[in-house]
Amino acid sequence: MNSKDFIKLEHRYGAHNYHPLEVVLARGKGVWLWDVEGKKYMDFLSAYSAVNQGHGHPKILKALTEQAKVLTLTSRAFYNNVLGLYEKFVTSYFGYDKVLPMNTGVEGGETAVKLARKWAYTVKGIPNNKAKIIFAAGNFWGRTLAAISSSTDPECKDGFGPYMPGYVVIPFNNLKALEKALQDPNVAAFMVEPIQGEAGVVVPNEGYLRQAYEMCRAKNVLLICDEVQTGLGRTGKMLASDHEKVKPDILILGKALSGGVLPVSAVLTRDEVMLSIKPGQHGSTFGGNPLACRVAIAALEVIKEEKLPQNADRMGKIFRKEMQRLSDEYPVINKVRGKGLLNAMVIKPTKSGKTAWEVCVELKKQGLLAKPTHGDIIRFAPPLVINEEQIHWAVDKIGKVIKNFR
Ligand code: IF1
Repeated sequence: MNSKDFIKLEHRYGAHNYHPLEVVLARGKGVWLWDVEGKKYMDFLSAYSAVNQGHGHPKILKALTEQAKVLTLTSRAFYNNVLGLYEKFVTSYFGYDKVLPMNTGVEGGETAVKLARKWAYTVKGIPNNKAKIIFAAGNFWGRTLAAISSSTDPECKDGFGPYMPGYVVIPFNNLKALEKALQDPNVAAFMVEPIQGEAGVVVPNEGYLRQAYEMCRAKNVLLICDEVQTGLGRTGKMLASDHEKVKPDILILGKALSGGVLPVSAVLTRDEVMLSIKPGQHGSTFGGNPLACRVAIAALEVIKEEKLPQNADRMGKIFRKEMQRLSDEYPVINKVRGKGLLNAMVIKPTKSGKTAWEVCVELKKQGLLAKPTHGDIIRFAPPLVINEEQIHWAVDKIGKVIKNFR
């Protein structure tokens, strides 16, 4: 079977909820991917930052295969001999009292919202069913009804109503709007991505998160940071909130917490918040399973051992400098922005009407895989194990493609 056959199969038997680039991947190693015809590509998406440690990382695969042979799942009806070790490891790694393990990123978000509501009723003293959660416009935290209810993107949201009540949406990167929203005494939490991913890698002003944190604290409102995409080295620090020396009241992690091997997410917070949820009030069949716990420990160890945040910082600076050079030369590049290895290029509408999608199709032909968003933005997010030579290789390919777009 060739690429065309596999694409046909997906089209025929799968739901049509995606429009992928026409490449059928069969193998990955480090920053590289190969399609079924054997053509090699550099991965500049990293499965939306889930593969920060690179494809097929030997240490993570060793943890996966060794634990898989012994015990994979017990459910939380019983104890297992890995969960506690992982809980101790991950809480000391990030400096929190407790962790609640889940699977996907969106479940992490749901867990955070549920924790904030329970805390609001049982600790803060908000009247029952009155708690409000503030979100920023342009947010993205997954596909469940609770998540899309906070969305401002019609594509994600329209036609799935009715929506979750108790949400307030304010503009992103706008402290005045936050101050106003915080006047309401029934606000339990403000949930925000330190850099908005899906919105197109939108980096707020310096000081935004710090100020937001202080303002929330003054009102006894929890700051929930969705670091599912920005966390775990991606932006050049272990957490994006580290850039502003902010320690979120509730931290949500996912994606690279397993190095892209299986869905593993986590919600970290202090006792006062975490212990507001009692036995039977929240959970999941797979959350905290021994396989996921072993993989997450290995994935987190790799981030520190290989100094991935430091490498992301250094490679990101080189990448943006080189991209700025391209941008000066080719006016079709409107803007290059980002932090660490979470970057985006915004392109101007071309005379020929070419779009970010077509740029990505051309990049694919050059052997570089990236994904467009919102018609005019291309996200660049390679695995954090990328080296300088590979960065220059990628910029060279981007330059070759961009010079044909006017
Ligand atoms: C899809 C984008 C990325 C996330 C943040 C939670 C989640 C995500 C900040 C939920 C998920 C994904 C999911 C993927 C596309 C994608 C995405 F294109 F929408 F914008 F990464 F940037 N918080 N992001 O970015 O995590 O439940 O999926 O594990 O196709 O939905 P999940």
